[in-house]
Amino acid sequence: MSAQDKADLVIVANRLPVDRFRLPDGSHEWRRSPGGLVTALEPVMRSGDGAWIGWPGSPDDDLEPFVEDGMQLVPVHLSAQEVEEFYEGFSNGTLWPLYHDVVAKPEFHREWWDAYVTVNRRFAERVASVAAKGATVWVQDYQLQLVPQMLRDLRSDLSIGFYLHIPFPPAELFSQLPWRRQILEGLLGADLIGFQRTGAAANFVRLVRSRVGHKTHRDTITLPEGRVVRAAAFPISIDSAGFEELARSEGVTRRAEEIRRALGSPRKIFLGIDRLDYTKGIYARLKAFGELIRDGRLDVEDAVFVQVATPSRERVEQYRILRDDIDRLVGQINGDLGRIGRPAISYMHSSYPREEMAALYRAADIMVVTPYRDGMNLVAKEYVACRFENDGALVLSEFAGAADELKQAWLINPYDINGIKDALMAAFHSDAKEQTKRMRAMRKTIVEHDVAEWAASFLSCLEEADSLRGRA
Ligand code: GDG
Repeated sequence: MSAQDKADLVIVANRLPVDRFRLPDGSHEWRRSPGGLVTALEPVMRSGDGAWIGWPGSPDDDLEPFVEDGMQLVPVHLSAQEVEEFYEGFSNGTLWPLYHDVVAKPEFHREWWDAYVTVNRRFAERVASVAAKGATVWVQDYQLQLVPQMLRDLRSDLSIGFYLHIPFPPAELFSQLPWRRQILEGLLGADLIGFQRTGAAANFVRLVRSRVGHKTHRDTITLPEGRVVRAAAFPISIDSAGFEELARSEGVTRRAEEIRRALGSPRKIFLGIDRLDYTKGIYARLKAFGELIRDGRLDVEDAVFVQVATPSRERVEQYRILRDDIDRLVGQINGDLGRIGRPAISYMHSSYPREEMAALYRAADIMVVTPYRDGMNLVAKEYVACRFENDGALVLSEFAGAADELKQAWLINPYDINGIKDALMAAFHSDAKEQTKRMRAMRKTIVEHDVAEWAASFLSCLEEADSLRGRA
């Protein structure tokens, strides 16, 4: 395949699935960025003439399309100001908090919106120039919600799918957005719109009915020109077998034992792994854990909380504030309650290779996932995938999409600190039989529904929608 070939399947995402590394001699090389989406889509992309369109990750790079690892990659250029206004601004300062239950206050700035429109148009134009006649285009996530309609205006021959990885809010919250109608109309350019949860799809259909006035029936919307759009749930998943294989490997097994020893075995290990994001409920869970020690229900000799917080969106103010808040809380809890060689919380603000993540999952007795709102939460699924011995306990927020499937977890309401404390204790005291019963059921779910199945079911639904369109 050459970088000039037209593609039959085009993936459009904010980021390309590769990172650009600068070598000591000043030249650059591309490295695959780890991520479920690439793993899921790679086989489909290789089997046909696939292309992936996205931003390479640093501003002002103006790069030509290139082929990497058998995939055609098409960079979209963003200026430093666009990174600020489109990416950090409208995507992460407006849409992200608005779509996550207004956990933080969304900011509405007209210049941010203008940049969002400009960048979405650039993406749409890039797709239009790369897609073969009648190609399938799959647009990903909240940064690109205007692309479907912009693309349809340019290329009515394409079959267009859209997938939202984050929640879609109820009408009462979405309606705050000054550009609510433009976003709904942007999305309606797609033939199929996928969401994580059925509730999100229902929120969208209801908004389209009330705000745009289109006819709807269950999960279908009929536009005035007769075109039909379907909005449905396709809960995303992980490469379950891949994670299990990694977890079983000798290196990871050895590293998990090492971690347990370093933490003072046989203490029970509580674990949290998140991007450092205010939606993830990191503060609430650490506070709950600290109180359990203060109350004497847990002792630092018996339990430790390992929290990995991966640096994220560090130029956005809300994220800086959160980082300071967590730093202070961890310092306070460890200062008040830790003993020599026995901190209550072992806190790492950094990111790790996949192997280390798998070793942490294997080392942990209790995985704690407490977002205030989360599209899915893959960390919860990864933990389950790594527990091939059917042990370990998952404490999971009912406000994560994953709670729809992982019903056997210890479910909590992250706003209820006493509830979190009780669930942490219940998980801490649960016996092997109880853990096995729950873990076995959850493992069955994620083995049956992995990310390959997710991609296949979305794409086959899109194909179905397309053949209906062809007949209309
Ligand atoms: C969005 C939605 C939805 C984290 N730290 C490291 C690392 N990770 C990996 C995890 C996991 C992924 O990042 C995080 O995924 P989540 O689903 O937990 O959360 P978001 O980043 O907010 O993702 C979410 C998802 O999209 C997919 O649709 O589930 O709801 O918000 O895979 O393992 N990976 C490595 N080192 C780290 O330090 N290697």
